[in-house]
Amino acid sequence: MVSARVGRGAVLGAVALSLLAVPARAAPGEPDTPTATAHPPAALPAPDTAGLAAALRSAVERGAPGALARIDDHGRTYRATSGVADRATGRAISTGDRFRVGSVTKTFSAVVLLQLADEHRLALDAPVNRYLPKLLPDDGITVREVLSHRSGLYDYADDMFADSVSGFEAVRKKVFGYRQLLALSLRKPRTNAPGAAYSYSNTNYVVAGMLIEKLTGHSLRTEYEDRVFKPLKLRDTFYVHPRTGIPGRYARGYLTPDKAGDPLVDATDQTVSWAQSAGAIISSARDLDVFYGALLGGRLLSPARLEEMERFTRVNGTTAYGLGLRRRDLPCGVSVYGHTGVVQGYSTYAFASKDGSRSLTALANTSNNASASAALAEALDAAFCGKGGRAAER
Ligand code: REY
Repeated sequence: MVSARVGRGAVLGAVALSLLAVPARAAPGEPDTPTATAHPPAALPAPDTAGLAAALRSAVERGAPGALARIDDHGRTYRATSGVADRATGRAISTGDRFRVGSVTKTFSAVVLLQLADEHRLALDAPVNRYLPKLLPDDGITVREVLSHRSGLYDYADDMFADSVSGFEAVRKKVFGYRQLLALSLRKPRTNAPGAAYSYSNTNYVVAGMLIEKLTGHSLRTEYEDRVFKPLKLRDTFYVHPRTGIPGRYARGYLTPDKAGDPLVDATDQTVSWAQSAGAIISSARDLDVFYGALLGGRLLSPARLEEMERFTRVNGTTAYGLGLRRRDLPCGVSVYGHTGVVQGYSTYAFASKDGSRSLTALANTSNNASASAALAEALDAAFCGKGGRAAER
């Protein structure tokens, strides 16, 4: 095991030229199959451990109290940390700390639904309203469109958090029903006709949670546990909604206020009820590495369902979205598969190579800080591009 433990240090040089290296792509929202544009898997270069440590240090320099990363690569583990888990006690952050994963939850929800599709209990091209009569205002919206963010259902979170701190405090301890969240979305016009465009929306994964509970007759928590957490032995992974705490040892999370200079808000204790099946899972770097390794390695879904999960819609020059799965095309020419997640206090990147043999999870215990998040994203280059990837970027 190689371990790189770092303290606060020099700011990493900005890596801003990556877009230049990306060839022309389909327009946003256009189908973009992996065979058409994703980079083929090749032997990956060794992870750049110094680059990994530098990315975390940079996130801390830019305002994150702490940052951690863990790479799992063919049974070998690389770990790095910078900064603190708790600003009050000064405890150093650890790669074993649990945290809130935000929308990484969406991959778990999609896996449960795709398993139900594998069991012939759900048809991806059926209207949502077949399973939840009259739920949506348009019978044309299919399950596949919901899972790929092409339903046109407006994201209620956009309004909820227009002001980051007051928006958060208004919902921190609140318990929502799925239908309440959906009603918030349906007050607004839809963003596009069903299937016509990609438009990321938490509302889609609220619908996913409703489908899981309706089709199985069980709680979302039971389905996550029985289908994913227990089979993969994810002992740091929990769905405790609507409880407000994180079990065991965890990093506290700090929300960055919109007004520069205002103090960070300790956002650790919250129901995350505004997100639920779209964003309320708690996990650790090890568990997310195991999860994406297993998913991409074909251990959670049939090959046919995994292939459907990996049918991508172009989002922008460097990312594409499948079914609860993002693809990021790194500047060195490697594509990685996983999800990002942001809930108040926590920003996560969790991605794996095409075959799942190398996974990276990186976390900063702050949110609403684009610059710290961009620094954290550099951990991906370090993990999958090696030293050559970084040099090629400059
Ligand atoms: C919600 C706002 C972000 C977070 C979101 N997260 O949709 C889902 C995801 C679960 O994709 C909040 N931002 C922050 C603001 C912006 O308040 N005004 O950064 O903590 O992970």
